[in-house]
Amino acid sequence: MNEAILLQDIRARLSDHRYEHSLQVAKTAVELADRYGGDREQMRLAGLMHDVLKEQPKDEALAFFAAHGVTLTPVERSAPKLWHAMAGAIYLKETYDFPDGIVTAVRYHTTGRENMTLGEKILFIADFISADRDYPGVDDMRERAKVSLEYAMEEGLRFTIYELSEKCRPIHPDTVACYNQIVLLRPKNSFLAK
Ligand code: DGI
Ligand code: FE
Ligand code: FE
Repeated sequence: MNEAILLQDIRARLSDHRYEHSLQVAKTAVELADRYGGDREQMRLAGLMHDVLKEQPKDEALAFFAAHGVTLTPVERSAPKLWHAMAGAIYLKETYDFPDGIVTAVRYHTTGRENMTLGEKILFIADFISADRDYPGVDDMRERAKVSLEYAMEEGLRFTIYELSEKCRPIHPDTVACYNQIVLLRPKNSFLAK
């Protein structure tokens, strides 16, 4: 994979701050891959490209879905912030023929889902704790990510569900399924044992 072409692609599509965010997520995703035994090359590319369509205009995104036979659920239609993950995954497969390990990590980086792969979890958390993030609680998230990916995901999902419900926004079923699974497995995950 010619990285110069990938960098050119996100540079042309993204604002300065989101381009920088993408570089930082790539860096953090590699660190997490090293810590947890993930594929560092795949995680670097997933981090670099995960938000490639984040700034795509809404009408273009809807046309893209129509052209690719994607039917949005009512929740998805009501939440344009979810679209870049769905469209981005299709775009990366189609344009660069990325392997599934990258494509599904991008696909589920915003909502999570049940039965996430290691790579999906790594990108999900890298997006929360990259060096450019500075929301209240980010330091706690970084500490949790050193304990286990699930321990950090539990907090990230709680934060997302709380914020969305406060604003009366719908919660995507994949987000709920991801949260429920992590909470149900909690005793077995032994978050604090590492
Ligand atoms: O693209 P980023 O800003 O780096 O981060 P992201 O892809 O995780 O997007 C975060 C946004 O997505 C945030 O505004 C909340 C929204 N979001 C995440 N999960 C859900 C959601 N929105 C809805 N409606 N439902 C969800 O389950
Ligand atoms: Fe995103
Ligand atoms: Fe992101």
